[in-house]
Amino acid sequence: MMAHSQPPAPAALPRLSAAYDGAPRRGALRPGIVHLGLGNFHRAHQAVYTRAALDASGATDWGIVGVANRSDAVPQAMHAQDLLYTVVEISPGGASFSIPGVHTDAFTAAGEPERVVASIAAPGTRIVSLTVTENGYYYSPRTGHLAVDDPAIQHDLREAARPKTPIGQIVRGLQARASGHGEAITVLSCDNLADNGHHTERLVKEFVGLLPGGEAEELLAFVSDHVTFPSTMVDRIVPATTDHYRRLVAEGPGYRDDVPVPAEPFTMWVLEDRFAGGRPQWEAGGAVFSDEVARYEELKVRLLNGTHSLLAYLGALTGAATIPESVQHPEIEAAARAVLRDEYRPSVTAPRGVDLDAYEEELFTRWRNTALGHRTSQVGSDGSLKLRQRIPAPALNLLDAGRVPHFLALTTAAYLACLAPLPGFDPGPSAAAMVDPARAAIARAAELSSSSAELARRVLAEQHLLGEELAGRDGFIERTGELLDVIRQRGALTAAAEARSASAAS
Ligand code: CS2
Repeated sequence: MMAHSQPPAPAALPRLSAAYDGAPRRGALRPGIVHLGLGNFHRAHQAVYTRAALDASGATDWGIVGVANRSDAVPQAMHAQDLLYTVVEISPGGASFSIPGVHTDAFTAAGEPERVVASIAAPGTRIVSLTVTENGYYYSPRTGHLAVDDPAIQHDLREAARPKTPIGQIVRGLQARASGHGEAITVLSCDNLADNGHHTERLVKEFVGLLPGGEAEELLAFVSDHVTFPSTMVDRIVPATTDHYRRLVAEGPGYRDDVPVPAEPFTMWVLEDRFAGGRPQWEAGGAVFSDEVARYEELKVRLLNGTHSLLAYLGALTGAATIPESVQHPEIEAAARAVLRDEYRPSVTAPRGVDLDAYEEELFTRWRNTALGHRTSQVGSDGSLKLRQRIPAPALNLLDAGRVPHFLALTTAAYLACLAPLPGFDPGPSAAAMVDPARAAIARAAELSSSSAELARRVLAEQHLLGEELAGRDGFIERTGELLDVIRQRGALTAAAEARSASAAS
């Protein structure tokens, strides 16, 4: 038998902080950015662009204070390694490792709410950026307005010093700036939301408008004169951290990193160049400043994220734990190509210089990155919030042109099959692992429904899962019910094949 040498156990190795001798380090940087949402995405995206900007410009005043929302795990782990962590870039050919090293502090908002306000108010802070997911904006998906009745928003309206929600934190931070030094600042949403800058601006202003009379007026004037909200399109596939990636770091550069971030090689960032308090030279990392951000955002949220959802739900239902496993199935790939090309694409306008055929091919190459192992349960989570950004506009576009969007209905049906406890139907472990705030409401609808058609009607027409306009489109709701029935009776692949023949015949 051949002897295999054991890879080193991460815990036995020196920590990253002891092994690292690069620059810049936290001591050499001053904070200029407060980032809300210290998740993997921010750490493999904005942080990497910021490192490139610092390297290129020699600036030292754009360090990032990372604020996690509830869990202490990442801030604690980062502190234990001098605020450093590794980005593990995974391509089919192997892994490569880099250390952004741009964070000057990290803490948890839930534990230190006053500190969030103080950090946003600090004169050195000139950007407050956010990756808080669709869920973090506390707005009503039905109306697009701030969820004023939500207990967390109510709390933040009452308790100026200890806000819980990102919008509350931003407003309280701006309020402290306005009544203090009054320096300008940019609020930068980096979430997958259409028109994320205007969306954030609207919610901030709605919150301010609910403050007592004089307070509201003064602050609104400050926001209008001293705060900008550029829109952005962000793109990089970033899975969750697992021991697999910790081991890759132990075997590669050979140190212990408890919180490495895996990421695909592809990365893209398009921003409006409206920064009230200046900005890092992010173009050094490849960021694009453009007046076409809305087009880029629509393109990305529909072609990438929309098709991604289909891959996640159909994949989970056929036993695929990862997106690459899902897309390698010919019937699922055909469905993904059809939804992308025939149903999402007609609703977008390509930004100048973007070739949509090449964009599509690149997406399939990215999704096939087996080494990355992006999980269907991760992409399928929070579908009730994500699908609303992805499906309604393109579906209404086709319905208005007299066409049935079979694959958008299939995406919705596959989502319901994953989430609803349907009698005699087991959607499998990846579907069971999907986290979704609408799970309980969908389960109630399923309990009350005696058929797939009824369930589709309850969820879409009554609960408005995909917004008010689609709630009134019977053709879409019926098609979703029919395809859900096929999934239940004959499986997801048969449903995909059926959507394909119906689409070809129409
Ligand atoms: C995915 C995105 O989880 C999801 O919904 O579609 O996180 C996707 O991986 C990123 O937006 C890629 O930029």
